[in-house]
Amino acid sequence: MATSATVEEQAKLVETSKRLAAFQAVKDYLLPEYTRIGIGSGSTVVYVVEAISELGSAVTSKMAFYPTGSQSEELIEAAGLNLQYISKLPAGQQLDVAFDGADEVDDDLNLIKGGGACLWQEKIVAASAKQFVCVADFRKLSTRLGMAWKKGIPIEVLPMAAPRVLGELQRMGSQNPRIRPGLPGKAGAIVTDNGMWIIDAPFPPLLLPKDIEAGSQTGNSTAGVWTVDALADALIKIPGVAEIGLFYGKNGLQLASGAQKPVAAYF
Ligand code: ABF
Repeated sequence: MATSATVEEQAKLVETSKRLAAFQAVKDYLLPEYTRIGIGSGSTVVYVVEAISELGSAVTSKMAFYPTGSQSEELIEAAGLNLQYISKLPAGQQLDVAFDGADEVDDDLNLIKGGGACLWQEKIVAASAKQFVCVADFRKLSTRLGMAWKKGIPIEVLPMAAPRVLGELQRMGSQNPRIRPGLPGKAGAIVTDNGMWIIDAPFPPLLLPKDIEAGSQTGNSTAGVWTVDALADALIKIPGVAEIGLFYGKNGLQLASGAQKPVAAYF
């Protein structure tokens, strides 16, 4: 009984942390003059939408909300907010801000995302925003990616390329990369909103520039020890890889369209 009370207490703490982070993020980063807002996926973002709804229709009716997949689309609609699609955003225009969760956040605010299998659209929405706000509870904070999120880096792949991509990942030092199975009750691989599969590829904790500067690590590929940037660059080049769940600050997101490193992570 004591154990189950502890589990319940922990769950409550996590929910409180998510909610506080979400309300703080909306208070700090959703300015009333904003008109285009990205809404990510996952359970923390539910609280973001709750916080936005509490601003009232006098504020929110002037705003359009852009989802990162079917879950956030339903969330926006259920809250009675104005749903729009990133595919209709005119070329050269940007969202004012995008809010999204994460699976893990390192010292430099690099992220692992994609535990919910929405990473491709999440990256497009993040890259379309002037400001990207990561909203995360205390469990997500980690000094190096891979230390807390042990399931591996989510990689969205074309199904026919999956076996070859698995082989490449092994060659790069991933320990037991695997195709993510379908949700409970569904046979086969999980299928994303884009008709792709997800491979989860565990690597040893990913190094940061300060580790290399300290001289003790090389960030080379042969030992399977990589820096965030080097691994991200190598993964995205594998034929058949559509997108990767590493959201890695300036280098990564700037490539898309001037979007930025996450400006805030709350714990
Ligand atoms: C999305 O939802 C994903 O990128 C990440 O995998 C997940 C986080 O979910 P939660 O907020 O439920 O922990 O943000």
